[in-house]
Amino acid sequence: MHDHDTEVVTTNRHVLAWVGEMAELTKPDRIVWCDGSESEQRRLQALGEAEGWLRALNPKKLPGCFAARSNPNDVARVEHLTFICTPTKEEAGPTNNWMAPDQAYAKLRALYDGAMAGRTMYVVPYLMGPPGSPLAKVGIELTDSPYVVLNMRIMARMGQVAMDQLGDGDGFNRGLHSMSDLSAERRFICHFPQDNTIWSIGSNYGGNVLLGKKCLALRIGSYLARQEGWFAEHMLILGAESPEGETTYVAAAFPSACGKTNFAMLIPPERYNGWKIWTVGDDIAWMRVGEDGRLWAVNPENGYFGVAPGTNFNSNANAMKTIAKDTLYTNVAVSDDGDVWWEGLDNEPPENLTDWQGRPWKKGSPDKAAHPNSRFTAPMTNNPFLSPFVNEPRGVPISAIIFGGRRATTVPLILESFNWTHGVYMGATLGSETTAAATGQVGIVRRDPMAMLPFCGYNMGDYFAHWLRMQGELRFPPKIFMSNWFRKDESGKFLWPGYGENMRVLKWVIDRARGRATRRETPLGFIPRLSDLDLVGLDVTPEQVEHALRVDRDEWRAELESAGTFFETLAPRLPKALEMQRQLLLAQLG
Ligand code: SAT
Ligand code: MN
Repeated sequence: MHDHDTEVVTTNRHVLAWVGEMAELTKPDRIVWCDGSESEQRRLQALGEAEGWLRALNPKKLPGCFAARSNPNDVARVEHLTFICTPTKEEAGPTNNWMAPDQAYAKLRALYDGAMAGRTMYVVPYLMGPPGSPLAKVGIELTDSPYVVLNMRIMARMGQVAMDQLGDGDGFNRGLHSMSDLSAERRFICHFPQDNTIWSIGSNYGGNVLLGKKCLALRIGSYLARQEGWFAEHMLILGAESPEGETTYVAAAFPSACGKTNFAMLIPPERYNGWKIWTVGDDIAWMRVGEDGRLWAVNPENGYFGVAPGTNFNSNANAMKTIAKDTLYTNVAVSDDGDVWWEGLDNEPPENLTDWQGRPWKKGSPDKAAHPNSRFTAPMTNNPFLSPFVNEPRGVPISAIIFGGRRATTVPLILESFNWTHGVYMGATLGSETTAAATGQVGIVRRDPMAMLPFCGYNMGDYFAHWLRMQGELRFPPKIFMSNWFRKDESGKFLWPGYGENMRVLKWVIDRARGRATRRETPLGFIPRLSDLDLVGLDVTPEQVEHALRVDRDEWRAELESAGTFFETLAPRLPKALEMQRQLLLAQLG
């Protein structure tokens, strides 16, 4: 009988040499090669319970579910401690923190020295993307966190499948992670795109340490995508199936707090009986040009790492079903009978809870029971509307791309670009307003190009140029749209109901992409005629919809000025075509 914990799943000499080198640096007491099996998962869950950071939940209510607690100082991504370590600062560009590679390696090497002493180093081979896909990438994460292993097993395809894809080659991402002492002073997330390497230390929070996600799939991914001629984007992917059985695939980028996961799991309203929205992905899209000249997308991930607060049966019933079993919760509140609770769940809180920090919490307490960024990690196979094509190696063909923001004014409910360059302009100038909860100041537009501001692993100007250049490869480019579910009237009331009713807008997008719906031309792009939108059964007047769709010249003059100010921050690498596009729109406004 073999000892499971010492089973080496590879003879790849590149992997073995690198693991040896990193172990020499971090000096773990032992090394465990992870295979992603259920027995391994059970062992790590038991370890977490014994160490006290993990709690098994009520198996009757939430079978296979656990709740983890983090260090209270370690609950979110840390953009100011996230670095792109390219040889020159120019390559990282003005939107990234930069450190010279030599300096970053030296600084972190000192921190990693002996950091795993007394601990176990887990070797986690993982695959991003469907097995056998031309887009799939192998990563290996070395971590001293069993919490990371439990999450990676859900978020990525883990174990032998990755080693099989790698073979005996050298083409894998080298990820090193140590919790170290979880001190914010010694916390760094460093990316070395030239070396396909990520070094993360001092945190145990998802986006900082599940290295396949933001670090590999977006930051390193976007860098490789530019080199290799594809796209790594912060986009959901959905398939909309009509009652006749025609499915149209749409990718969409929204900055945070704009309902991306909800849109990816949209439930069509009654009026759209017979329609089905299939989720391919809720966060990241890897896309390449197929031999047929269309854009094909895969979801590199295997699970959802979603925000718990606000998730309920009204906002996202499919998410609620997805997280009902085999889910790892982090920093939510837990009831005495082992159920979970968070702010914005349907029901009233129970009288007593254990809050996200492990303290007793009483109903009516002014403190939040769950952390506002508390999370669920759930296998995508739990999703009742998981696309049947999610494991398709070539992906799904994208007919439309939507860039959406949260804007009280200016941006129409839906706006179709004139052409690819105009569509790239829409993405490049994507903005979203800060909500009162976040900053205390409402209505400040933050530019978040393609929702990639924290995730683009190189110079943003070069990233735009890459988008523009890809048009030449696409014989059948997707149509590009801009959306805004959040426009308000003069009294501050939302003009559009949002959520499932966004299906009505999506339907127009699909029909436009398939060349069968009409539209109106405005100086800023195309919008639907009222008759192009099915408004039957909506508690909204035609006037309100007209307002939601309106292109107001004064608002747009200000918007185009503001985009110009943003573009100035990206000079000198901003493509001329985008500034000229801006000038053209200004001229068209008259
Ligand atoms: O905060 S994470 O990066 O882990 C998740 C997300 O923002 O999508
Ligand atoms: Mn995201």
